[in-house]
Parts: sequence; C-alpha cells; structure tokens
Amino acid sequence: MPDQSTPANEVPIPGVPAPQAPSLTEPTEPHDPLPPKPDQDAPETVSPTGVPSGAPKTSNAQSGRYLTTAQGARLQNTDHSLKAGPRGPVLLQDHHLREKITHFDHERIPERVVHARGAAAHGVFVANGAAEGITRAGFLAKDAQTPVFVRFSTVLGSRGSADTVRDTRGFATKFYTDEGTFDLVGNNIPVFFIQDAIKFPDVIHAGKPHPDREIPQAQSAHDTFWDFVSLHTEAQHHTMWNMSDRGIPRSYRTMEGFGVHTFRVVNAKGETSLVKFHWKPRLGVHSLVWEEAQIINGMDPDYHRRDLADAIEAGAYPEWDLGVQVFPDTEEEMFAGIDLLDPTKIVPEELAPVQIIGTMTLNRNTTNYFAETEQVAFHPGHLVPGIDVTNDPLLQGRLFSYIDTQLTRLGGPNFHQIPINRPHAPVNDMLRDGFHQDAVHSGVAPYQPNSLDGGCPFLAGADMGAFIDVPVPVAESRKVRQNPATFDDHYSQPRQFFRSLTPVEQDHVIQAYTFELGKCYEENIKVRQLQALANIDERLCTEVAAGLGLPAPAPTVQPEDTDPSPALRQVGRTWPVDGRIIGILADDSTDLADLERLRTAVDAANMVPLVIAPKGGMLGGQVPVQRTYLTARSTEFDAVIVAGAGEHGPDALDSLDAKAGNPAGHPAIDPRVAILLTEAYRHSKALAAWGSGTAVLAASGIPEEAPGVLMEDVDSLVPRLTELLAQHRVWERFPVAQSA
Ligand code: HDE
Repeated sequence: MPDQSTPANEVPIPGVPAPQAPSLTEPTEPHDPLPPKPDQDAPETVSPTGVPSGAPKTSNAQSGRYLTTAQGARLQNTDHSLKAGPRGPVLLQDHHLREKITHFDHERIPERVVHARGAAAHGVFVANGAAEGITRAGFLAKDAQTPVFVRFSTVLGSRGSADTVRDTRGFATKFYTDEGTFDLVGNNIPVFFIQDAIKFPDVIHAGKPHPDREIPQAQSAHDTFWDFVSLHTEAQHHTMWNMSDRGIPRSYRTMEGFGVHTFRVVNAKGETSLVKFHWKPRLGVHSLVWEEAQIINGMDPDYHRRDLADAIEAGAYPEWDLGVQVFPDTEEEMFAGIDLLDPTKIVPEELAPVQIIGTMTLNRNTTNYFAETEQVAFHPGHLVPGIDVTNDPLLQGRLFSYIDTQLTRLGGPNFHQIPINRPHAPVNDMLRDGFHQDAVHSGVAPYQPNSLDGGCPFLAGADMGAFIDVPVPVAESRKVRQNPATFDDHYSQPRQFFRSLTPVEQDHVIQAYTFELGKCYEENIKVRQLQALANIDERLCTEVAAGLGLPAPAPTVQPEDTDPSPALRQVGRTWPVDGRIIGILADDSTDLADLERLRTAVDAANMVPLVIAPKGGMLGGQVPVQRTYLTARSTEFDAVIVAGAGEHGPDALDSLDAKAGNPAGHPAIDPRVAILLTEAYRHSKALAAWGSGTAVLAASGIPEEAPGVLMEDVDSLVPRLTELLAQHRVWERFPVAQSA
C-alpha cells in the first residue's frame, strides 16, 4: 500500500492548477461539503445493525482523498473506458465503466405525484408549554426543544417547474420528537378542494397538464381545472384562496401554514379536545403581484428556493409561531355552526383565537438535495401520544395514501431507514427484510410475544408513553356513500373570505379569476364558473363577467351572510423588514461615500443592500457590484433606490434620446434602468432617490409626488424606507385603492 499521506504519489491532473481558496462574495457561492450531521447517523437504539461502531461510512461520497469504486477499490483513471487498443472496441470487463454508467442510469426516482417541486431546511421547535393542558405530547411541554425538517412545495408542477406559479403551497413539518416522529403535513391554505379523499385523483387529474399534449405546466389556468371546480362546488372556497394573493407568496418565509383538518388531542388525564394547527410567520404574510410572479418564473424559476436558502445562509433564520384553535370535543364535532370534520371550512380566528404553543426556527440548509429534500417521506399518520386523528374523510384517505406512494417513490417498505426519515426516538420494531433493508437485525424472534429473544419486545402501557388511540364512540349507522348534510354549504365561506378582504386584495381576486377563466377555451366552463361566482358575491361575478365579455348570471342560491374576518386580510398591518432586498442603482459618477453610508444603514436595518451598476466588478475600485443592468430585474428587489449623481446610462441606446423616451429636459437613461424603475413602481414597491438620482426617476416617468416615492437625503432615507416596507407594499398606489 503506498504512503497515503504523500502527495507525490498522487496521479497529477494535467492542466489543472492547484485549488485556490474561494473568495466568497455572494451567499450562493459553492462551498465545501459540510461534515456529516449527527442526526444522519442511525441512533444507537435503532435495530442493531451488527456494523462495528467507527466502521468507515460510505454515505459521504467526497470524504476521502482518492476516487474509488463503490466497493472501495482506488482508481487511476475515470475518463477513458478500457479498450482493446486506443482505436479498439470497449471491453465488457470494464467494471468501473459499467458501474459508473449503470448507477447514473438509475439516479432518478419517480417524482412525487403531487408536491413534486419543493425546498427544505432543518431547524428547531421550542414549545412554550401553553398546550400542556390539552395534550400530553412531550414535545409540546414547556421548553422542550425538538429538531425539525420542513419541506415547502408547490402542488401541481413537475420537479423542475417554476416556483412562483399560482398554486397552493405545501408546508410539511417533521418533528423528530423523543416519543416518535410527528408529521404536520399541511398547506398554506386552510381549506382543501374536496371533502372526501376518493375525489383526490379526480381533482389532481383535472389540475395537472392535459394528458394529450402535457400542457400547461404548473398552472390552474386551463379548462380541465375549471371544469372540475365548477362541477364540484365544494372546491370554490379553496379556489378563492388560490385566486387571492395567497396563491402567489412572496417567500416561503412569509407564508402561513395550516394543518387543515381538525385533530383530536388528549391530555394526561385522558381529556380530549379538538384542534386546528396554524403556523404564523414572524415576518408576516406577504405576496407577490401577478405580473411580478410571471416575470420571476422566467427570470428566476428558483426564486422561493433561493430566497429560503440565502436567508438561512445569511443568518436571517425564518421563524414561525405554532398555534392551535381549540374546540370542545362534543359528539356533534361542530363549533359555531361549522362542521369541524369538513375540510373545506375554516373557523374564523375571531370566533376561536389562535393560541401560540411554540416557535419554530429554520437555521440549517440541506447538505444534499436528493438525500434530504427529495427522499423525505411525510405522513399525516405519523403521530405521537397525545395527538390523534378525527373522522374527517379527507384525512382518513390521506392516512392510506402516504405510505402507499412511498413504496413506489422510494422503492420499497424500508424508506423509514433513509437518514432523513429516521426517527430520533429509539426504534424497536418487528418489521424485517424487504428492498433496501439497511439494518442487520439480530435475534430469532421478530414476533410478539416470544419466549426466545428474552420476551423482547414488550408492550408499553399508556403510563409508559405508549401511543393512545382515543376511544371515541362510533355512531351507530348504516354503510353509505354520502356526506353529512352539514357539508352541503359551499358558498358562505368563500363569500365571507371575499368580503373580508381589503379593496385592493379583492381587486387582485377579480383579476385572477378573469385571467384564469380567460385562458379557458370552453365557454360553458366559464359560464358555469360565473354561476358559482354569482352565488358567492354579485360584484365579484359582475366584474369577472365583464372582463370575460360574458353576461353575469343571477345567483341560484342565497348563501348565509357572516361577519367578515379581518384575520383573513394581508393588508393593514406592519411587520419586521428583516431580509428585505434593497436594490441601489449606482454608476461611476455616484458619490461613493454616500453609497457606503447607505449600504451600511440598510444593512443595520437588517435588510440586504445590492448594488446595481452598468457593469460588474468594483465601483470606483471600492464598492462591490452585485447586479448589473443585464442581470438585474425589478422582481428581485423589495425597494429600489437611485443613488445621487450619474445619469445611469452613459452608454444608453441612442434611440432612447430625449425625444424618444424621456420627458423633456430629462437625461437619456438606459432602457433597462427605466424598465426596472417603472416595473417596481407598477408593482407598488417603495422607490427612493437623492441628489441627481431624482432626475432618473423623473426620466422614467415616475411622479415625484406619488405615494411611496421618497426624495430624501441619504441619511434620512433608510428610516422612511423601513416604515414603507413594514407595510410590504405601497398599497395606495394600486389603482383600485385610489378609487375605492
Ligand atoms: Fe397530500 N399527498 N394528499 N395533501 N400532501 C402527498 O405524498 C394526498 C392533502 C400535502 O413535502 C403525496 O409523499 C391525498 C391535503 C403535502 O413530501 C400523496 C389527499 C393536504 C405534501 C398525497 C391529499 C396535503 C403532500 C405525494 C386527499 C394539506 C408534500 C408525495 C385525501 C393538509 C409532502 C407524498 C412533502 C403529498 C396524497 C390531500 C398536503 C400522494 C390522497 C388536504 C404538503 O401521498
């Protein structure tokens, strides 16, 4: 064996210089693989494997110095197949060639049938103890800390589809608790399309691309989707949320999450309550505007994935409070006239306040997308003592589906042994063998009871932390295929949702329906959906019908009028501005001292300053340029500041002179700067300028006196900007808000 520590023995790589330490300027710069994570090791108590501890791991591919085969044999050459002479045929005996290509051939696994596109992160959940009275779940006891893994996703698109499509978002959390894994597999919308799991294949077939040409990708704006939801009117409530700004979140960090179903919790005394779970983002609930979302899909299809990873890498850890709405566990399972088993209904927060029971912080990015984000397997039936399911027929169907889908997706029944899926609680099961069995089980008696393996495993009583199937009575009835009558009202809650929104949010809903139905070809589908809208709200129906050029039908049912729920609004509150991206337009003539003061002030306000200049490198040899006119687009920024001095376009196109594009007397500006500023203006983002920067805003046609346009000196600018961004957008700039 050659001396492993002597580099002189290494095969030199011709033309490849010695590696240099990378200079990190961007948060997305590639970095060395992280060391293996403690939670990726099988806990000692997992079924014993017989592998001596300290044995070399094969899971960390780049851990050693030399390239080897999968069997550990070192290799001298990985670029040339073994051939009978340089011009001869390739030899079948080349094991390295066959191993390398065969493995590559099988690198892809089936994508998730829904929620295929996702992004994930690790974190920790800390309970505040407020739930101790209603559940015995140990991870909800005061100050208990539990590692978590969260995967966010879109529903309809394929794994490579764009992030900012109009869709529901998945919000699935794995709590690795001491009492077993608890999965809260929720969405960013508190209701679902259907009331019974048996319709799930139907709604998904309708939402996915048309089977003949496989278009459109990751869209609901097509005939089959609207055909389904107009025929199954229980879908109207969820669809209304999709058409609202909730369907296009600004970031995963600014999304609420909901468990959707009602769960049953049980405390140490055996008392039960019904609960609905809510995640509340500390940064507030924010969304994109539709045009912005569409532009991003082309400019940066990884927008949400990048945003999450960048924020965590920068140390701006996203946080959510976990809360519960608590309802008495009565025989009817109703609250304020709302059937708690109907997953198309919410209980307004004004009727049942959300009580905070803990906080989750996401503080670690994944190391390997496939190993973690792709292979993680959630299941609504992964429950812990103290939390149980209800008879919600949608939830009951899900309990079957999630294991079943992993059998194909992850290739067999042992997916719980994949590192990301391993519980942190001791596992002592009697599951044996099967594809991809990783454990070397010892003992001879994987059955219970036995007299050979010392009687082990023993059964735990409820007082020893066993899972509790809450013994709720089952009503005496007949076998039927039908819903309870309390599931029949499909219009009151979408009506309440629409009427709870502010005028600008309502306008976005109207525009979204008009866009989506405008993309349908079949008139009878549009007419049927307009009928559903007429039953929800007359103005909504009239305005959408007008946009489609169709008559507005009269309502056929009169839904119940309920009080609006202000908690459903996104507009009207203020939130922290942490992690907001501020674009600063500058060029060679910018006063660099002013620019540096501004950057420092933005940074001190916990926001991210990005300098945009005509070309890359260092501005004036001092200030790093992070975006150029070529790479920047307004959609990346929450606000744009035009730094004083300079005309932002000494090399502006000749065609864009004062006559062609600029108001009289204003300098010619680079058209990309004009697009950036006018887009940001149209999307109601804060804009600011000082000194000669104000002329650039004017040259782009942006009125100085418009709301949310700051003409300040550099020192007073950031506090004013922070106030504007706390409201997320300059809402009064949207046309509807001005006229309302
Ligand atoms: Fe899912 N769902 N679902 N779903 N779901 C899946 O499981 C299913 C439903 C949700 O990031 C699949 O592992 C049925 C509601 C999320 O890995 C599959 C029904 C809610 C994720 C499946 C529903 C969800 C999934 C596909 C109707 C919100 C992504 C891959 C009864 C409360 C989890 C997989 C991740 C994934 C079935 C309805 C949320 C096929 C049959 C309601 C967040 O098993």
